[in-house]
Formats: sequence, structure tokens, C-alpha cells
Amino acid sequence: MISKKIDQAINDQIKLEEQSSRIYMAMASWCGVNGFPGAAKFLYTHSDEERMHMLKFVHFLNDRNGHSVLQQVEQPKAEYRSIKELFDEVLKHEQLVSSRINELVDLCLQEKDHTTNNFLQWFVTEQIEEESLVQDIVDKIKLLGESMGGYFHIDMYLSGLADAEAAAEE
Ligand code: OFO
Repeated sequence: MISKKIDQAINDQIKLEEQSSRIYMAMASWCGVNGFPGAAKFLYTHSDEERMHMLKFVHFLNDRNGHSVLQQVEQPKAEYRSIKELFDEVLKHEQLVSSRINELVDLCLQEKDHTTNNFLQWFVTEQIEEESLVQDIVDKIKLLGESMGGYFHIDMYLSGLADAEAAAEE
């Protein structure tokens, strides 16, 4: 049986994962209509992953006699000044998600909920990978510079990353 506090905190996390999925889908859409097909592919894949994260929380909470209740999520931003601004925001968002996962772990320790803490460890590891992947993209954008040639190479790189991730999941 899960405590009321943890039930509420997981529901908040479900909202954040759903929000993440929608933010990345909106970003993918912007990339698609602004000449970045590789970045769009990468972000659509990430949008799907966030939905998968959301579902993991939904099933876990319901399986533990809690109740996953979907909440209203805000409309994601539709416009970006550049691909650099967009990926800087992805990185900030992933850092926010990591800090929320850490807060959830803290709460589990306070509440002595070792089962939920154990479940959360998958997300702790996942966030290390997500942050490092996005940091790498941000670094590459800086390195290649904000030029047409640089953007072209970034887009090819992101397309390759999306293909590699899809192949790894097959
Ligand atoms: Fe759900 O990991 Fe990214 O946000």
C-alpha cells in the first residue's frame, strides 16, 4: 500500500512526464517545419520515450493500490529562435526532471518506502543517460557553430543518433 504523499508525488511526476512528451513533440514539429528533419526524428523518438516513462509510473502506482489520475498539462511552446535555443531548453528540462526524481527518492527515504525507492532507481540511471546525451548535443552545437554548414552537420548527427537508438531497441 502506498502512502497518500507518495501517491500525490507520483501523480505529479506522471504529469511532468506527459508534459515532457508534449514539449518534445512540439519541438519535433518545429524542427520538421524549419528544415531539421534529423532533429525532428530524434525528438519524436524522445517524445515516445517520455510517454513510456509516464506509463511506467501509471502502472506502478495502480499496481501498488494507488490511483493514477491524469492532470491538465500546459500547452508547450511552439516557436524557437534557433536549434541552439531549442536544445538548451531540452537540457534545462532534463535537469528539472532529474531534480524531481531526486526529490521523489528523498520522499521515499523519509516515508521508508523501499519498494518505490527501488522502482525509482531505473529513473535515476535513465536521467544520467538523458542528461549526458543532451549535454553532448549542446556541446556539438557550440562546437560546430551557428552556421548553415554547422546546422547541416548537427541535423545529420541527430538523424544518426535516432537511427542508432531505434536499432538498439529492436
Ligand atoms: Fe522522462 O526522462 Fe526525459 O524527461
